[in-house]
Amino acid sequence: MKKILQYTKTICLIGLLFFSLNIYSQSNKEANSPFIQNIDSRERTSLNGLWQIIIDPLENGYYNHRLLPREKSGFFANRKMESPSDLIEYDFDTDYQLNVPGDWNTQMEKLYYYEGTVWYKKTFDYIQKLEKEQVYLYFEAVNYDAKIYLNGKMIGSHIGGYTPFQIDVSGKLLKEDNHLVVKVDNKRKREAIPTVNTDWWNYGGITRSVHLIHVPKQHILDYTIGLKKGSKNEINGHIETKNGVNGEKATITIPELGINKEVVIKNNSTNFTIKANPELWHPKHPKLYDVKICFKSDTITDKIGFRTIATQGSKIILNGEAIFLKGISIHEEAPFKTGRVATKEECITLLKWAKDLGCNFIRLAHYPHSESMVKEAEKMGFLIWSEIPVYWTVLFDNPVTYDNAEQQLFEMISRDKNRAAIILWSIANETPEGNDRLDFLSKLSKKTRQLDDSRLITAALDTQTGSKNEKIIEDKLGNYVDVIGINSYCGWYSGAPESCNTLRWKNHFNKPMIMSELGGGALQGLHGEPNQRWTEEYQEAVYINNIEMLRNIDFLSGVSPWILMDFRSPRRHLRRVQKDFNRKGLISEQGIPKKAFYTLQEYYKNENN
Ligand code: GCB
Repeated sequence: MKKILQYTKTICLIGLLFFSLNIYSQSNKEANSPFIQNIDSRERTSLNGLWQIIIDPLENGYYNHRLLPREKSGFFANRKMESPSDLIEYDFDTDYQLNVPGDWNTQMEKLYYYEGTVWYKKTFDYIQKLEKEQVYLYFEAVNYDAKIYLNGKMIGSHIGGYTPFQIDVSGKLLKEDNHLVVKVDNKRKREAIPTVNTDWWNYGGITRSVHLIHVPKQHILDYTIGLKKGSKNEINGHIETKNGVNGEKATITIPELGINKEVVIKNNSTNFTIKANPELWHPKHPKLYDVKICFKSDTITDKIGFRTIATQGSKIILNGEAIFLKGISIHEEAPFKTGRVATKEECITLLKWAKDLGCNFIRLAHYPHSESMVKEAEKMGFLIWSEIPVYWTVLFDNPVTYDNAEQQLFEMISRDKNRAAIILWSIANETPEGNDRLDFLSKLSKKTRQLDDSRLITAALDTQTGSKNEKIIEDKLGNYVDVIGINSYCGWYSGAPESCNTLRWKNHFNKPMIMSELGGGALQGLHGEPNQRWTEEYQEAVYINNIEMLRNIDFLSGVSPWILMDFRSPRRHLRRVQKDFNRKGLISEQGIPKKAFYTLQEYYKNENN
């Protein structure tokens, strides 16, 4: 008997291992394969709105009582009782519903701290929009681990909470009553990106929009258009088609530049260079050109800016001229109501506040923000730092972790590579020094250059050597980035605010440095002496003294203090002031500026450019 039990146990374990490997390979099967570019310009059916849900902390709809994946009887089957004696212990069609896009934590009180599985179900009819069309099911983001089932069959999976993914569902849709079920699991995992330890809320759910994208069978899948590296008058481009036939033609039109270029497709792809003399995109005049690409019956329009970006010693050079980046860090947290940003209007509110502050630059921390955020920021003239959540102590020696980071990097770059506003890809935030970390991040930096060599690479470092009065930047990661980000909390995590203005900085690298974080916490409306923590006056003193310090750093080429608005964090337990909020915002979550907002505004007003 003991032997049989042992045997069964081994079989179960092997089964489980096989299953996890299979899931892993499934999520990576699509690794680095291009996905549809610029969904705003495609024919779409929205699958947003209310979805039915089941909260499943034990993953009972996925595993049976032996912890083996259910083959047929999982919740994905969306079964209904057919006779009064049927035993079906779940039902999607109840009063449990959640809005998509949206996080679950702020929509349902009982899910506020929840980390685990929620099953989502949407029933929809399929209305064909084009003759002989191909249809993609496109998720802008699901946090974190998503398994997707259509009409009872698994059709795909994805790992990573902030980037888009698509599944080709052509030929799989019914005219009526399709049921789309998504198992969403936001459990934190040691090997994940980000890992278990972060300073932001792990908002779960289908946090961004879901669409059916309708395209003709022969369509434009992907494209990249921008100035050739180092040139102001040559536009480089690449188009990737689906189901193209060698010799077929595509055209690129930019009417304002008098461009109408025909290119020939070979093996579903083409590269081209066009002479042009565009007005360059700049924060002060964020010029975007209407660009049209046509291939067979498929037409895409985009608004594209042209600019050059480079470094020269410790300077960042935009369109041939040095620029100082007057920035602010932003979490994608909704103003007034908190929770994950779900609408374009919420993005615009945050961006307007950054404009009021006098910024020409934003750091979109600590994960890729929505496409709306990036596009709206580009229109408003912000230069952008965009990053993946390789944050703090991820498992640098784990190949699965590396692959996941690389996949998220690929998805971020693929989605946003046509945005002139983005000048910096950030590959990590405050990661602890060590050989494994250096191997991991140097490899990631190399990959970033392979994917896009037209932008600058950065990472936010917090490791500086030196003494109380002197900080030295010598972290070896500096060798692998173009711009060094430094997070430093003088006056908050170390020293009193007055100690900061005499602090001196040295850089072992002849590269630009951005002070990617600085700041301190204050409860909006709490006043007192400048040495009294949590008052607006204390935060103001932190800014006044840090600004003095910044003025003494001759290799400084930008600043993005921490942070625009107070944001939710489960690390912040001081209920008297924090109430689950990181209070380092210059603006409260209710949209009220604190004193330090005006201190930074004044500094930016007086800085040239
Ligand atoms: C940091 C982190 C940021 C935190 C911040 C803080 O250095 O990069 O994610 O929220 O400090 O407030 O402690």
